[in-house]
Amino acid sequence: MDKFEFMHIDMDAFFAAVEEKDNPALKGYPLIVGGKSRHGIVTTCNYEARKYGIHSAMPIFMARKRCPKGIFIQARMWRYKEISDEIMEILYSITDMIEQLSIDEAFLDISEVDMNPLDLGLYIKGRVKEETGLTVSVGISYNKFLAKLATDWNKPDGIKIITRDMIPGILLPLSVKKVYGIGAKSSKKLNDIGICTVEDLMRLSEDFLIGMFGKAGSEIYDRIRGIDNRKIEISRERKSIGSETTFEDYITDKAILKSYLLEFSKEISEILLNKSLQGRTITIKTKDEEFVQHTRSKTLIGHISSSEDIHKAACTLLDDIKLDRRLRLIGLTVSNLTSLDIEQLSFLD
Ligand code: TTP
Ligand code: MG
Repeated sequence: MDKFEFMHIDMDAFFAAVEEKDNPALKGYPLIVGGKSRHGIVTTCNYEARKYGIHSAMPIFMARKRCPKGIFIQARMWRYKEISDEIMEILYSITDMIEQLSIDEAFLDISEVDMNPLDLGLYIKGRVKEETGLTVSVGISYNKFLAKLATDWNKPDGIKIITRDMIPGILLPLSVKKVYGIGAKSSKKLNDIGICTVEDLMRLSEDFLIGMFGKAGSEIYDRIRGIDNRKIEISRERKSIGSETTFEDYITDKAILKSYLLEFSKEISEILLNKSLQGRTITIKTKDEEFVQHTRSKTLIGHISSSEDIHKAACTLLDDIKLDRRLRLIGLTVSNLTSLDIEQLSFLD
């Protein structure tokens, strides 16, 4: 049995999807996001625009020619970063074993996550949709290369597992430019000598590939045979620890909300103590029946880690909120984390 240890996620038409989220009137039309720094170049476009043959890195004037009725807008990087952080937070609430590859893409090592991979993929898709309104594609397999390939398989809004017995069916007909490590230039070179698919590529010896690609040649040789031993390279230490609940019934009673906050405080405190961490910023998040999300934060003078201290700070924040609408979700996060040791050292200093 294969162990599906690797998950890869990639947001669909990310910048364009964020623009549609912020301005739903744009939905359904070809939408092209132009770069700010790389003026005159398409950064990305939605799937409607792709039907006209428009793609990233194409000059804007060419995109206009292909689709004169398209809507052209400028990138707002700060906003994409904001949504990207929200998505990464969802992933970090599941595991710390995350390698963020770009603003909209990450690998997860899911070997320690106690959920079957397909259910986990669906769960992540559901949470991303619910919390950001956007769709993400998910790929699952027993190595990085295949997990990433799986994500691309049925974009947008896809989910796919690649098992070992699917390898010949999936890999052999694949065009060489889809193989990680083979760029546009190399794939042209290969095409020129009649090598178009992975099946063609498999006829070449490892030495030949090393001659052509240098050290990467032997990686390519392995990859197309379904072999990839790379591990996840963890991108960052965890920045926050949190917990949240979506209610079955809507709630407005602050006493009940505080009892949820107490449960969260206990969970968070346990994790903090286990990892020898303490935090200084407390944030509560609420989502009301109209799906409007609010967060309220407070940064304390000293670090805390006990459930009592966390609960006390969270309740103060809740007391400051006027609840006009019923709530469907409450969450609590502790951030601004430092290790207990560092704090003690500086104290002794
Ligand atoms: P991608 O994930 O490559 O593209 P995408 O999310 O727009 O579409 P897909 O559904 O195919 O995944 O890149 C993510 C974002 O990065 C994209 O929305 C815009 C930005 N980007 C650039 O700035 N320059 C580029 O050359 C590419 C390819 C993307
Ligand atoms: Mg993407």
